[in-house]
Amino acid sequence: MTAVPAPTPAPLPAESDLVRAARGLPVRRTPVWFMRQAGRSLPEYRALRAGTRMLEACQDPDLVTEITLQPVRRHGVDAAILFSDIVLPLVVAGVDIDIKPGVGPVIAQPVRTVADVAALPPLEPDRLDFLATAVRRLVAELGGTPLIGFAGAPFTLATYLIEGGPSKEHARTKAFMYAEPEAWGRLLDRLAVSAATFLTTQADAGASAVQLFDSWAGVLSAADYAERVLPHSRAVFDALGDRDLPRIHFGVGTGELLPLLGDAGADVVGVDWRVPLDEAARRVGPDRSLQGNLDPAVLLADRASVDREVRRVVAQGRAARGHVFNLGHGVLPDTDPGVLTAVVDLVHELTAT
Ligand code: 1CP
Repeated sequence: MTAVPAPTPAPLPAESDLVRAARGLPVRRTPVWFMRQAGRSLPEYRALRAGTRMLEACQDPDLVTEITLQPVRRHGVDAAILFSDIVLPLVVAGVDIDIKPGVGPVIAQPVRTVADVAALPPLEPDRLDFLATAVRRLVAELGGTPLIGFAGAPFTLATYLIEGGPSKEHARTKAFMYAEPEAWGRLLDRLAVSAATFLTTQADAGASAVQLFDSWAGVLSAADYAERVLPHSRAVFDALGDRDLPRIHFGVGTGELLPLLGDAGADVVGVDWRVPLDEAARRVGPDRSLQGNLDPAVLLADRASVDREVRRVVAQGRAARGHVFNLGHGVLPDTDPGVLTAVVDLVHELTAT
């Protein structure tokens, strides 16, 4: 009789390539996941979401679990990201927000005065049971695949509250920041507390890493970011205390802010497509890993271009302490899901040790 070798047990999420790359440890192969991998380009997502409003879906543990798992099953990505939205902590706290299809978050009564800031309701942790339930279920389903928890950073959330919805210039936000520095500080303090509550809930329910999305921070100068925003983002990371999970910090157009995003308390700095990863590695220094940075628009081009650009990102990522392959921003809705799967396979093939 031939001895059957015992099956290799699935590694724990804490030993996954995602967590190892985030800490700058050697990996089996470069881990890959995609921002907005859940709920963008997948037909199975559209089918499941049909008839349910976005913000309801985010608070239904069954839907959250299933939608979060869809891209993991389909693409074989190295991490799941919780299906949720950055405005959810505000919604749960009772702020009147709707996510309008094709638009994004829209706020019924934008924050425009000092009194509006004072009137913002706090987020009560006991209203996040649905979140803890979804995370616990996911962790059980995912086995060795890590779950990334996330929250919106105080600045990016403030842009939605002040502008009343999506915006390009964020001019009202900046005007409020300059004109009402004290109320600005209080607003960002409050947003930091609710982001921290949202993140620690996910961490305590078993998430293996967290990402703070400061998507629109790139509209600020480095000086303004450092003085008026960074301390609040740092407060979110600090609230995680000694919880042993990597912290990822991401924004778009943040080439000038990359070292500061690291200083705010990140193990991994997310980079968009504007700065090559070897240059980004120089900017963040040897103590942090990088995540990124394929231009999401490349995925709409021909396969030869996709192949060439993936190879370039992988090669430039070798300059970083550790590299988590990702896009430079979220998956575009028109992306062919088959191309995403092909990218996962190519990155794995190029980096297998
Ligand atoms: O896989 C995933 O990442 C899905 C989970 C997820 C995440 C991480 C969603 C679902 N939203 C987010 C984060 C998020 N939401 C960010 C940070 C990431 C980024 O920069 O892309 C931001 C800025 C938002 C705000 C938001 N929510 C927008 C952008 C609007 C703008 O200002 O341009 C939009 C369009 C939404 C709605 C939304 N969020 C998520 C989904 C699936 C949708 C679409 C909902 C629908 O079609 O009804």
